[in-house]
Amino acid sequence: MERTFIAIKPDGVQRGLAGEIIRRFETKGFTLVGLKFLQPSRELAEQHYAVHKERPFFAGLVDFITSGPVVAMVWEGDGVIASARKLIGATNPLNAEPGTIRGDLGANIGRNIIHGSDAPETAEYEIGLWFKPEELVNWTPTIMPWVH
Ligand code: 3AN
Repeated sequence: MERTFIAIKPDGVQRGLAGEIIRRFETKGFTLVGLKFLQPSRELAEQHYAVHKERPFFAGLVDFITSGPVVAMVWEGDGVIASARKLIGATNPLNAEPGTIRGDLGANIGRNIIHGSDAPETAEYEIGLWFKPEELVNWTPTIMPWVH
């Protein structure tokens, strides 16, 4: 079963959107297997965004993600990595389709509310970065036969 890393960024938390965002993943039929609330350290943020190290917006990105608490999550389900990206919508909320999280709730690329892993390799890297193995819960909701 596939797993992906999802983080509600400081803007999403400050705006009180955490419940709405979690609801969208739950009602889609994905399973929450990891959840924590933390203000990321600079070191964690730099490791998380390591692929963007050379980009001009890197320092601002690290400043922003460390500026307040974040809801870090691991969601599980068939095809969850690509599907979560669809639920999230385009990187720039101004281009994101209505119906997506960024399309419905965001208005600025530097304040795009949520992060989701973009591929199996990044999902594995990010889950390992934010969670210890024992912090992830292996379980199957009893409603699963009604979802799949
Ligand atoms: P996504 O979050 O959709 O995977 P990435 O991985 O291309 O997008 O970019 C990582 C993060 O960097 C984005 N979530 C966004 O916050 C920020 N970002 C990307 N492009 C820009 C940009 N041109 N200006 C400011 N921030 C950016």
